Amino acid sequence: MRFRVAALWITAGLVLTGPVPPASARPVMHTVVIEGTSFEPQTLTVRAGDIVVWVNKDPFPHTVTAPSGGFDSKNIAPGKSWKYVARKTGVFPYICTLHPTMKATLRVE
Ligand SMILES: [Cu+2]
Repeated sequence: MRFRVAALWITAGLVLTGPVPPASARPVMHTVVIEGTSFEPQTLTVRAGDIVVWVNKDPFPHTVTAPSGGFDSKNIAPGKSWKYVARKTGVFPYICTLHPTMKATLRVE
């Protein structure tokens, strides 16, 4: 009787949790390198839910600021990085507020 109850629980657990989602549905991590006062790549396309990390390789701070995208890293110190989970879809131009000629685009599909 006890075994039967345990088996039922295991079966119920498998049904409730369902299959593991395919790899393509899992968040992917993307990296944008900030170096020589520019963003590389200049245009990055990701899927909603993906993670984008900006790495500042310059010896001075930068920001990643997109008013239309609703994200702003504030100052990223030299050698530091900033991580953003791209949940909102759309095309978001961004700049560095410290060097407004630094422009790039994040596209979230
Ligand atoms: Cu900058």
